[in-house]
Amino acid sequence: MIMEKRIIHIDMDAFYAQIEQRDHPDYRGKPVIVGGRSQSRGVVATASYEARKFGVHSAMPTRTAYKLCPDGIYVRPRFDVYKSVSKEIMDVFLSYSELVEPLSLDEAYLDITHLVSRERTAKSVALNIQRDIFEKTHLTSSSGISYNKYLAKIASGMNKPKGTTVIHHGNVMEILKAMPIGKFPGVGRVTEEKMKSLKIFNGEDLHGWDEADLVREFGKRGSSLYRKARGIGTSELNVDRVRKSVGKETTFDHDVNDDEYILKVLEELSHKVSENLDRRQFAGRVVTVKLKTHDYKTHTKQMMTTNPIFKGDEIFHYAYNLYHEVKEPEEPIRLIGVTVSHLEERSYRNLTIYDFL
Ligand code: TTP
Ligand code: MG
Repeated sequence: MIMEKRIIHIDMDAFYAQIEQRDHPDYRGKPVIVGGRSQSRGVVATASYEARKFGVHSAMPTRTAYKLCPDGIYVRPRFDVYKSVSKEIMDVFLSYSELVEPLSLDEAYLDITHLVSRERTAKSVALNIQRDIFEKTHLTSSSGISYNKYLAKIASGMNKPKGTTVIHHGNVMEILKAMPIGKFPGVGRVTEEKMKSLKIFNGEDLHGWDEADLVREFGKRGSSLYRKARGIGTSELNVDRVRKSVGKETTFDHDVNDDEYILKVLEELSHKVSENLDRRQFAGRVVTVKLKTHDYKTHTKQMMTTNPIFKGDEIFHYAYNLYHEVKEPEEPIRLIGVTVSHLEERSYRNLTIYDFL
């Protein structure tokens, strides 16, 4: 049986504007517009939710925004700050899943299929991720959870800000049918106009069309739209940053040659690696011990385990033996590390619609 995936789409709320409000307490609760300040040429990058009430939105000429919201706080973007916040968010994502596909500075898809079980719903994982982001950055986000990417993205936009929304087999058609056609992913302004001229105003209208007719009108995209009207889409992430191993190492303040002490450190490191694996429900088949001698030479030794392992004591068991193989008795070392690689998901379970609820 092919198991259905669980995809989360996370998107920060009013990203640039929220960061400005975080860093300038006097901006909080007020309309903040981030963008080019030039009255003649600038455009709005984003606006706080307070400013959106005035009709201000991304990509609007700043001059129009001034007319709609003359008392707003207009600020220039600070891209370096936004980038560093983005990195913090990505670190949170990677602490949950190897499978992360960033879409822009403030949003990403995560495949969290492996984390979900009867006791742990995808929604609870999403809430934990949002909580971790808030603890780390003091910023709020919204999440969407579903069984493919485009539905997860639609879901994250449904209850912004601070939303957590699930699209499952039981509510998908109702949501899609009610959706204005311009909100469908992949429908830009031009397509939207053409749709309207064909009397396709929402998902329900789109659903009424044959695939062949959509292809005739919209070319290859017609097939994709046909599927999107039915909740069908890809759940494969384009992962450009797959972390294939988990390792921890320690550099000593001075060269050390005390086996008992080094092994104590190695044991601690093994448990830290285990915590990391446990958090993401991974297990690995290869343990590697690395050490650097006082003359900066690196030595490694690795071993295949009989079964995939993840427990601290098991990792240390292998690390202990590897250490004795690689360590020269007379050679002090300055660094010790342990890595578990050849990772795999710990267990699959068959999921049902109830895992979403
Ligand atoms: P979005 O996620 O589209 O918007 P947002 O985070 O500001 O608001 P929300 O998600 O709550 O609706 O974009 C993320 C950031 O990218 C946004 O804060 C600023 C920047 N951006 C632009 O610079 N120009 C644009 O046209 C858009 C859409 C975004
Ligand atoms: Mg956003």
